[in-house]
Amino acid sequence: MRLRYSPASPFVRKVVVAAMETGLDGRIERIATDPMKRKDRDGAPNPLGKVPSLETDDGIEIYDSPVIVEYLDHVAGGNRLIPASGRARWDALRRQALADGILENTILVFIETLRKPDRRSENWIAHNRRVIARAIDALEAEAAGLGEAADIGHLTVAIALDFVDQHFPDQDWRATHPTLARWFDRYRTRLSLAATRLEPASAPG
Ligand SMILES: N[C@@H](CCC(=O)N[C@@H](CS)C(=O)NCC(=O)O)C(=O)O
Repeated sequence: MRLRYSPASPFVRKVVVAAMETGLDGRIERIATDPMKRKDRDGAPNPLGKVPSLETDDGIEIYDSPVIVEYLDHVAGGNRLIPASGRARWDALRRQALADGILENTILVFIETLRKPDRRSENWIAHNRRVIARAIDALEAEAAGLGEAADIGHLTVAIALDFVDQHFPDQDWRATHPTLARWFDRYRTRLSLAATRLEPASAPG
């Protein structure tokens, strides 16, 4: 398998973490890709030009990250990252979606802050930061039910909280979300997460 890879992308990180958790990481070749550079976007197998994108051993191109995660889960025999059925399945997929939303809104804020101050929309930044804050509130409300499972919900939530810490060091969410903070500070020591910390980026690629 071949993964279009950027060390600054939290969505790529999710795929690498998923590969490590399923023991598939060693079967995945990484193709360094900067999705913000035209030379890497032009002719990219994902017409959207985004990373991650995974080419399977059968030559099928798969994107985006939730679809790649589903593929890896399938290759690993199923029921590893995505519980096969019941409440656990829907919680894992919903939490992945919620955490992906935190990532997407964080990237929107980051891109906006790259603009010159006179071209920047403070309203847009505030809107996206409110979305992120609501998502973190929702996670605090269910944090007592988070455990040690290595499903895609737990893993993506940890990746999203790391990304918030990286991009908003001023946002002291731990003070107001103590149950989530306790869970996160324990869970983020998992090997797959500790081994994949993101490199700071000038752009979120
Ligand atoms: N929904 C996508 C999001 C992927 C994404 O936004 N990737 C960013 C890097 S973090 C990217 O390639 N950005 C380039 C672009 O948006 O043109 C996924 O889950 O894979």
